[in-house]
Amino acid sequence: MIERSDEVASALAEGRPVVALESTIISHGLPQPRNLQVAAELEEIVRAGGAVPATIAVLDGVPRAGLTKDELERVATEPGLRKLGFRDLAPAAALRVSGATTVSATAFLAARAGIRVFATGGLGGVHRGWTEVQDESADLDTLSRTRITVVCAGVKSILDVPATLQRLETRQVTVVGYRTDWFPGFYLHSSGEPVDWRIESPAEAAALMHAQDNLGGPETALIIANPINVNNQLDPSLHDRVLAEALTAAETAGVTGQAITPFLLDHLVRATKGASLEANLSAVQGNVRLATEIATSWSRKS
Ligand code: PSU
Ligand code: MN
Repeated sequence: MIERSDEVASALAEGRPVVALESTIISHGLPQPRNLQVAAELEEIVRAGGAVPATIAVLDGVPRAGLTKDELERVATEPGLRKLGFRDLAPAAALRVSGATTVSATAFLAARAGIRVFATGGLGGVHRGWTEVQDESADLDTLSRTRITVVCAGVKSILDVPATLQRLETRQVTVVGYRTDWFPGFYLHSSGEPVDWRIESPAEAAALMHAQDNLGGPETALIIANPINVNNQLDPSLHDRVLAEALTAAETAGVTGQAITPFLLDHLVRATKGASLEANLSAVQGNVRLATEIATSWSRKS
């Protein structure tokens, strides 16, 4: 059901490291034309680290792990490309629709393709105002039922971070800080919320993954929370100010559902004159680098 590129299939067959990459961030999370350049750069970071990149997307109804240059270009530029969570995969397949995959769809497809490590920017989570609209990303549900390691810079700061961490606890998803005691704040080094566990190296991440498997419990994910470097973070006071503006703008415009995340991210890019974009990219690049190291460590141990 999932088409693996030849390169991805042979790397997996030979036990070489593979890193799954998400595509919604390319199609819906970053402005054109920078998005295509970034998609290629992220794959290049994986290759430079000695692993094989598997960008995941659905093209004409077919889920793919590992895209050609032309396929990557379609994801970055095709007008009206859909945003697909896990629940959208069956309709997309049946109706032969193309779409970029969110963390929930990417995690599911990567795990089914035999890929254990996945890099993204920030996870989806519980939105602010949950008591009124009950908007909680399907990312959390998928991660509670999928054995995959996700390297991220926390959850997007447009969300309710403490509520998201509570949900992850309830859903039994393990969260560890990478060289930090604080859950990262996506654009910011820290969200101000503590994490219970901290690891210091890719080898410790791989050991933790083995420990998860040895436990034989439910197939939950491992979230490696990897903060953006303090020097590259968005100015915290600018962040707080433009975020408040963006949330008000979304409310005024009546944006809801799947559209809200892209709306807020786009607003932040414009309101910070591109500074949030640079911080976003720096966070994603760091995550891809770390995911490559973890996949390498994992491939040696397993
Ligand atoms: N992080 C980003 N940009 C993004 C996303 C995350 O920096 O575009 C995407 C991811 O694909 C994530 C999705 O899975 O937003 C969550 O969307 P929703 O809240 O609709 O589930
Ligand atoms: Mn949602």
